[in-house]
Parts: sequence; C-alpha cells; structure tokens
Amino acid sequence: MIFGYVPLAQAHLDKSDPSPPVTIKIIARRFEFQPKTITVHKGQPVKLVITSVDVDHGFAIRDFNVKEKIKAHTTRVIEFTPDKTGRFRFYCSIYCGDGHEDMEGELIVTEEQSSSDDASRMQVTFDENAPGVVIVESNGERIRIDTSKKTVTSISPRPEPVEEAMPQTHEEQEAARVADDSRKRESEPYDYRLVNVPTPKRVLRHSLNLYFTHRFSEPVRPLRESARDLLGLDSFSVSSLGLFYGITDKLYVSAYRSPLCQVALCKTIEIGVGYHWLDEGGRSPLALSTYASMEGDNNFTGNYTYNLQAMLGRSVTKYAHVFFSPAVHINSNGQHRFNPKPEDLFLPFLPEATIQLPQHTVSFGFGVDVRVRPNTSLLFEYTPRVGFKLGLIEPIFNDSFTAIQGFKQTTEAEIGFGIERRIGRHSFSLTFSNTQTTTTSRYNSSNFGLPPKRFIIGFNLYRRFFR
Ligand SMILES: [Cu+2]
Repeated sequence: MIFGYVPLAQAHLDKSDPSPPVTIKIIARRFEFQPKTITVHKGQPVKLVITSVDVDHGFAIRDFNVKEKIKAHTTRVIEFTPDKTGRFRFYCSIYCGDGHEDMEGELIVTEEQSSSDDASRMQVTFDENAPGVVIVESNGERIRIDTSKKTVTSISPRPEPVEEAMPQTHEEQEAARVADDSRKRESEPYDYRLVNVPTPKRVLRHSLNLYFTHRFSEPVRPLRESARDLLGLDSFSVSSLGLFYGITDKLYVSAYRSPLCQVALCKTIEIGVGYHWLDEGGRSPLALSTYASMEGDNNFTGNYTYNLQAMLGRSVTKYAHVFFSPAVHINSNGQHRFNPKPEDLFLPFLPEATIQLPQHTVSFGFGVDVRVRPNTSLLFEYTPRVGFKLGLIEPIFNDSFTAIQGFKQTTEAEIGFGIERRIGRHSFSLTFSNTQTTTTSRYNSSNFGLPPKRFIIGFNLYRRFFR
C-alpha cells in the first residue's frame, strides 16, 4: 500500500454560505480515539459522530466547551462551530480504566476553508491488490473509487487494524507493549494492597511508585463520646512512606519506613524484592507474585525480621476479586524482645517475666475487593496467624489485687476494611483496621490488642510516576 497526500482540488465542493457541517466519524475505545487527529476549519460547523465500541467514555474539548458522555456501544453526535484557530486537546472525560489518562487526541482548527487546504487533508491510498482502485480518506470518511468499474462506495469508518500483525519498528513494538500492558492492567482492577494485605498486582517496568499509609491511634468512637477528639482524628498518628520500583515488568524492589515506636518495635525500615510470576488469564487461573523482605528496627540497625510471602489473586466475577497471602515471618520475636520485661511495664520490682512468646510467625491474609463503581472498590481483609503474635501484655493480679502473679498477652488477628478510589495513576483508600502496624511482619496483629469492634481510621495513598 502506498500512502500519500495528493492535491485533489477538483474534489473540493463549491463553498456557499452557510457552510454545511463537516461530518467526522470517531471511534472511542479503551484507551484511544480513532482518528487521533481531526482537522477542521474555523467557522465551519463540525458534526462529530462518536461511537464507543466498549465501555462508557467521555468526549471533551475544553476550549470549545464540549463535554459529552458516550455510553457503551452507542453513538453520539456532537455539533459545534470552532471560532478560533489553533491546536486543541480533546480527551476522554469519563474514567474508563487504568490508562484512561492517555485517551486523548488533537483538534486542529485551520483558517477559513480554501480549496488548497481542503485538498491537503485528504489521504489517498492505492490498493495494490486491485488495480484501478483508489481509496480516498478525509476526516474519517473513506471512499473507495474503482476506476475500471466506475463505482464509488463509502467504506468508512476505517477498519480495525489487524491485531496479529507483527510489529516492525521499535516504535510499533513499544506501542504494542503499552497496549499489552493496558490489557494486563485491566485484568488487575485492584491496587497493590487492600488495607494491609498485598495483592499480586504487577509493578510496571521503570515505574516508580510512592506508597503512603496513615493510621490514627485512637479507635473510632461515636461523636458524642469524642467531641473533643473528632472520631479519633485528633489523636497521635503514624505516617509511613514507601517506594517501589519496577526493574522489569516482573521484578521490583521496595523500601518502606514506619515511624511507629513502641516496646520492642521502633522506626522500622523494610527492604524487599518481589517477582510477578503469573497474570490471571489464559492457562493461569490465578495471578501470582512472591515477595521477600527484611525488616530492621531503629532505622535498620537491629532486631531483624525476615519475611517470605506469596500473593495470590483471582477474579470471582467481573467485579469481585479474592486474595490469599500466606507469609512466613522469621525472627518476628527475635532475641525474644517482645517477651514481657518488668522494666518495660514500669514494674521493676517484679521478678522476671513469666511468659515466653514464640519466636516466629506464620500468617494467612485473606481479602476481597469488590468494584462497586468503575473506579471505586470496597475492601475487606482478615489475617489470622500462628506463632508469635503482637499484642498487649498486661499483668495478672492475685484475687485481692495486692500482688502480680504473672502476665498475659491479649492479641487479635488483623481485620481491615475500607473503600478505595482510583483516579488515573493515583489511588486513595479510606481504611478501618484494628492495627496501626503496617510492615509485613507486623500488620497481621493488632498492636493494641483491640477487639475487632474497635477500629482505627487510616488511609493509604499510591502514586505512580514515570509510567
Ligand atoms: Cu476514559
């Protein structure tokens, strides 16, 4: 096929006032408009016939106050008359998935129509397989002219590109890879974590991701009980910051710091490496990633814990995903540092503590993500565990409350729930959980020993850069 821009002055219709609207057909699909570039003339009415071939999309041109919704599998006609020349961005104004922000194009408005302009935006293709056949394309309209049979047929809109075509140039390969990423990401309409439990979501190659968690310390209480402490929101809070980076589309590294400081636990830094093994789909019924990390207290200077974790995810329906994340936490009570010591409880006169807690932990994170809107999900998770459990350590008094007989540990498995909203490269979750701890070896236990009916408010924030 030969593509070329050929002056076709004779094709130009005689202009008479008022000028008839120019009709342009546009296909909207995740995550592109076709054609991507539209050229029109100042003062000439434009009629855009936009068809969505998949989900709901929007079509907006801020400079001409155009903003319409195109429902899934419907066509919408938008009419306007450009009154200024220039290049104007048009874009999808309704969130349609991860990649939506790339769904845009350009409207070029040139000076008043003249015959030479008109010709310059026509594209003429000779069909090599059929001699004497010319395809003329202008603003999305395609006409097939068979000079031997003397027939003219309309063949718009442009046919879909053949998907199986082997990409040739580097740019085409890159474009194919990005499109492939979009499809994979679309099969993962969930985030890297629910509240604390991680998911097998793929970290994109060369993407730098910022992860911010915030947890208040006071449990949520009704306003009448906490008027001075608005739902616990005035209380002391812990803000942790993490970064993770995709070295390839499968391998990523991460670093995370939690400033939480309590007995035997303070200013933890976690450094980890993860690998994405499988996407759900094709032969794999599950998405699978694994993760290994090391945590050190006091800014990674001691009290090391080692974590090995698997993240499995599976869609149940189009809108619901279930997750399972088993993990081994080696030395989660290393040096038996969480065993009660009388001086930590401000009871230095007591004999040595009488409970010995286990040294390692195995945890089992279960989770659900239910998409209730295209970009909003409800989250729930539950993480029972065996072995060492973080919790509250309290003295046991004798019957007359005159002496302490020993200690007991109150501990609760982690429960969390929340609501997540994704906007392009951002996501925000409002969370409720019974723990302030967020590192891999700690999130599975409530550091307060709070029963599940007493939750603390928090939020998670993700931001992806560079991709
Ligand atoms: Cu969109």
